Amino acid sequence: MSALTDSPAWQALLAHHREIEPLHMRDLFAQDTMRFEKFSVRSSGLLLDYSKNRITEKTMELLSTLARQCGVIEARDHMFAGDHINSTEDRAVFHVALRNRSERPMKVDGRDVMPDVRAVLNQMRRFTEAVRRGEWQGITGRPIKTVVNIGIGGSDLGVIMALQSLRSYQRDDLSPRFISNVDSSHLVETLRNLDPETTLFIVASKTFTTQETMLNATSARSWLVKRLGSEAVRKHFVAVSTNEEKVADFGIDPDYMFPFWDWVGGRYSTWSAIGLAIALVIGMDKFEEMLEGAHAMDEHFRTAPLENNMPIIMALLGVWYANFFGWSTHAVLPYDQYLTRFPQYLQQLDMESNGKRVDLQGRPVDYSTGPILFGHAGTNAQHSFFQLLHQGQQDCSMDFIGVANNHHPLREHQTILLSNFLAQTKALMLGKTEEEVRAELHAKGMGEAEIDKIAPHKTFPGNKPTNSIVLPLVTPFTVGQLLALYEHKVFVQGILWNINSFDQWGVELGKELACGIVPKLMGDEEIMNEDASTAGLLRYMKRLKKEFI
Ligand code: G6Q
Repeated sequence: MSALTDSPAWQALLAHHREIEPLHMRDLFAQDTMRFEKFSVRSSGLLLDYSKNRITEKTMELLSTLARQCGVIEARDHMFAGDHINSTEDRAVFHVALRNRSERPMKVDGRDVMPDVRAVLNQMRRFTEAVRRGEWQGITGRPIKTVVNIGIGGSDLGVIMALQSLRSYQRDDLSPRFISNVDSSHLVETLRNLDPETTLFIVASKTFTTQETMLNATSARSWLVKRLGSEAVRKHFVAVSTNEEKVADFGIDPDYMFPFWDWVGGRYSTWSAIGLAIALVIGMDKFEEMLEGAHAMDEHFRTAPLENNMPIIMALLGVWYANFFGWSTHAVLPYDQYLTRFPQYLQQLDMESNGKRVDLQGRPVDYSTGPILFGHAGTNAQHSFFQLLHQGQQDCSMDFIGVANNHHPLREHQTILLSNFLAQTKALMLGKTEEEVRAELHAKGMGEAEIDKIAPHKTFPGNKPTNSIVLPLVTPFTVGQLLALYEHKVFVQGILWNINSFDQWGVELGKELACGIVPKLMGDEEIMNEDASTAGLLRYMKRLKKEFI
């Protein structure tokens, strides 16, 4: 047994789970009309209603005790103090400094990083304003109309998600495109019909060594040079990186390198200059509003008492289902088309951060860590996988994200969208008993034999827990709040599980092996020193490739 599973707080929760397991939320709501008031919390216009969970007040007390026992508050303070909490890489985890909108200094290794942060924000402002005003021009003197972000993972997912979410803030004459996959189709299809004279490439890479990004950047540069000559590179390529030397080697003017720092983790870097494409497309003011939103959530996380702290509550509920109910999946379901990419973004944030198997001391853990996360926008998702959520045999915890207002004045659409949002969480909680189904069918005049046949299929168990997160409107501010909420939730879960949420060694092995396979794919030598499956696949692919060519 690990120290965690053996601990008093964990053991108390195990015993409490046996009391809660048989209870139905239907009855909990019938017994207590104040559940919404008791189990909801607000922060700067954002609401979390967690009353539709399989919890009582005692559950929340016991979960809070677990949080205290695991040192969540101390760990949070260490993060905000710039301590090297990423222990395997010996780094601070300080993305909160990127969106610190207060006058408070933020120190790493005794040095205030805020002057550097502000200097880069100013550099971003000068550049984005020049591009947006048409003062920064391509080599032939035409203004920029398309921004192509070349990056992958943390240098792509947050930017694409934010720009998709904030599409209504985009001007018609300046639009983003993205190249991430090393598959040439991604590059070719993205560049199709693009006018090189009005295209600006951002090579976004913290290390500037990532295989996919460097190959894509090199191919994009060839595409440009072929059309406009090598002189064009300095007017059509800028970089975001921590690696000045490599940026210069690539041929990008160091004045147009936007720096950030090793204390910004890849998947936490959207707030840094990695967000340059966001600032270009929606404007620096809007980008800064996004930082404001994240800062508001940081302040909530930093100062709200544990029992009213949104990210802590969400983290604890996740642990409740993952470790005590034994559920391995978590769904995130935004009811807003602009947030369609949000679940995909969260997959990296959550699964790369908390998909870990050893604790901070390197010992294998004897409990589940990060869940498998999936999701899609409602109402579309209702017509695909919701069947399983309502009547399947697998349970999962769920976050529904509802947005009260829409940017477009088609009121009927918004009413129907919101009614579906509300109806789904209600249906998941209440379910429908066989008696109710039978009564309904009787009232419709159906015969007994037919009712016997159909009633089990129309019965819903209910008791499926959901969080409802409600925002007033999808704006830069609320998007910033929402992202920061999930970042902190993931952080708290990492503390509870005693794992390092800030490394990602799990992605290394495949990368290493791929390097060794390249020569085998390219050469004509007999395949040696491979397992039978890999060797068989290699031979088969090489044969197909030859036939193809
Ligand atoms: C995120 C990871 C990873 C990283 C990409 C791109 O936390 O570190 O997704 O962002 O591998 O790395 P570069 O920005 O260095 O190209």
